[in-house]
Amino acid sequence: MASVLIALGGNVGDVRATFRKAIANICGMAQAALVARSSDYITPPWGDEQQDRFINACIEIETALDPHALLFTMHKVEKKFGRDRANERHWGPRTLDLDMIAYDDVRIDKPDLTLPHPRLFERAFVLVPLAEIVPDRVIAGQTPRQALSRLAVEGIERLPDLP
Ligand code: PH2
Ligand code: MG
Ligand code: MG
Repeated sequence: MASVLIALGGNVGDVRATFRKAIANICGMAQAALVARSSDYITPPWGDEQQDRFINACIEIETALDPHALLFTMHKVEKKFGRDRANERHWGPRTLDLDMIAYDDVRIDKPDLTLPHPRLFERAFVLVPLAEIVPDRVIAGQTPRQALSRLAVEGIERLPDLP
């Protein structure tokens, strides 16, 4: 079994409800166990500021799927929850974005999948939830806690757990 970190994001629709259903779908379709789930966070839009704030979270799962099979499953789940890759703006609004952050210590550099995620350490909206669940996991030579200490976290707010 591989330990995989996945970042979730979205800013269209009832994102927290989407996350809850998407996590159940990923685990069902990838025959994965949910090892950890961060809180949900409200985060300022990054890359393109002319849009609503995002909600972000991270999960750790254990799965026997290989990285590309898992990526395929993640794309199916994005589509099921209204993601329309063909008609969206780069860094623009979306119902659900699922990004594979790390898959064990595997390194992959392919057009469709780079592991660990190449922009992980620039993005507080990924590192804040990630540091909640795996603060000391070494990813590409650094830990979420160390990486986060170098980034600004203004505007990121933890949301209370849903009932
Ligand atoms: N995702 C984007 C673009 N900008 N900003 C935040 N705060 N969170 C995201 O998940 C995000 C973003 C495109 O995937
Ligand atoms: Mg993505
Ligand atoms: Mg993304």
